[in-house]
Amino acid sequence: MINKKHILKVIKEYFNINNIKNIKEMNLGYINNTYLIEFEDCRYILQKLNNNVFTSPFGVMNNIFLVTDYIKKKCVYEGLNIRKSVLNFIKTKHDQILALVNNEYWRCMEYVEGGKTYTNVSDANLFYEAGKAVGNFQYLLEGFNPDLLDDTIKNFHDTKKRYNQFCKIISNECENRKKINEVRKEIEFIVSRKNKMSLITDKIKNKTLKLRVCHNDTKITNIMIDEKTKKYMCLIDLDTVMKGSLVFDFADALRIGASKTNEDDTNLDNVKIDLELVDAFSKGFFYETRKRNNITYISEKEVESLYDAYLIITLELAMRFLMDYIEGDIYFKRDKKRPKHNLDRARNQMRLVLEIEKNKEEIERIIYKHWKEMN
Ligand code: GN1
Ligand code: MG
Repeated sequence: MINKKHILKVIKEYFNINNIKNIKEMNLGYINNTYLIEFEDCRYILQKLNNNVFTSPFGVMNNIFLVTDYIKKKCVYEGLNIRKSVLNFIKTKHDQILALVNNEYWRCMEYVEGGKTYTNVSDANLFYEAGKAVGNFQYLLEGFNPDLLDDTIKNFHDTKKRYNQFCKIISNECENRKKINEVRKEIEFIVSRKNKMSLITDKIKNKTLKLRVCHNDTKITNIMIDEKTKKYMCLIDLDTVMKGSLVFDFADALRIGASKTNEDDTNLDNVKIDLELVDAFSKGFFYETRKRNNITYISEKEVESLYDAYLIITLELAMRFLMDYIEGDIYFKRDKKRPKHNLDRARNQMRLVLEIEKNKEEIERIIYKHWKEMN
C-alpha cells in the first residue's frame, strides 16, 4: 500500500480531500495499482499507471480518451446509458489527462456502479454476455481509424517476436542458469511449438488479417457485467487499446474464461476446457459481429484463424509467464507468498495449450456453427 500522505497528494490533483469519506486499495489486474475513492454520493477509481510496462503514459491516455469519446458518441446516438456502456475518465483539476506526482502517472475514472467482473465463470449465460461484449466493442468502434492510435506497447501480440526474446533469455545461461535448469521441461514445451508462433503474425504482415482497433487484453476479468440484469455493460482496462487483430480479442477472452479453473491453479487436472462455454461465447460474439447495414465486422479469413489464435494466445501467455519467472518477476505482479507464482501460471497455461490441441475439432465446429448461423 502506498503511504497515506502520498496518496492524498495524488488525490489533491483531482479532488477536494475534505469531502472524501474513504480510500480503499483494490486488487485488480497484474499491472497497475488501483484505489477506490469514496464520496458521500459517488465513487471514483484512481490508478497508478505502471510506467515500466507503459513507457508512454500520455500515449496510453490519449488513446483511451479518443476511443471512449468515440464510443460515447455512438452510445448517445443509440440511446444507451453512457454510465454503463463505456468507462468515463476524469481529467485533473488542471484539465490534464494524467496527474504527474513524484514521477508517477496517475489517472482517474468514474467507478462503474452496479458492475461486476469475474475471475472465472461457469454460467453459460454470463459467458454468452461476455462474447457479446467483445463483439460489440467492434460494432462501437466501427469507422474509427486505427491509425489514429499510438502503438503504446510495440509488437504486443507479435508472438514470433516474443518467441525470439524468449530464445534470447534462455540462451543467457550465465545470468539465469539456476532457473533455466529448473524449467527445462517447460522450455522444451515452448520450443517444440516454435512453428506455431508466427501463424497469426505472418497473416497480419501479408494482410490476410486486417488490423482493426482492438482491446488486446480481453481476459474475462476485463469484461464488466451488470450485477442485476446479468447483461454485459462494457470492456474495461483499456490500456492496450490499439491496432491489433480481432482474432486475439476473441481468443484471449476464451483463454481463462472457458477454462474450468483460474490462470494460476496448480492442480493441473483442473485445467479443462468447458465446451459449453466456448459455445455460449461464440454465439454472443457472432451475434454482435453479424453483418449489418452492409458492414462486415469480421471477415471469413478472421474466422478461419480463430482456433489458431486461441492456441497461440495461450502459448504466448505461457511463454510470457515463464520468461518473467526466469527473469525474476519483473513484469507481472505476483502473490508475495508465492515465489513461483509466474511459473505456476506458465504451467497452467501450458496444460491449457494441450487441452486446446486436444479439442481442436470440436472448437472449430462450434466456431463455424455460430458464424454460419449469423451470416
Ligand atoms: C495482464 O492488466 P491485466 O491483468 O488485465 C497483461 C495481459 C495478460 C494478462 C494475463 C499490459 O493483463 O497481456 O494477458 O495480464 N497486460 C499487459 O492475465 O501486459
Ligand atoms: Mg491490463
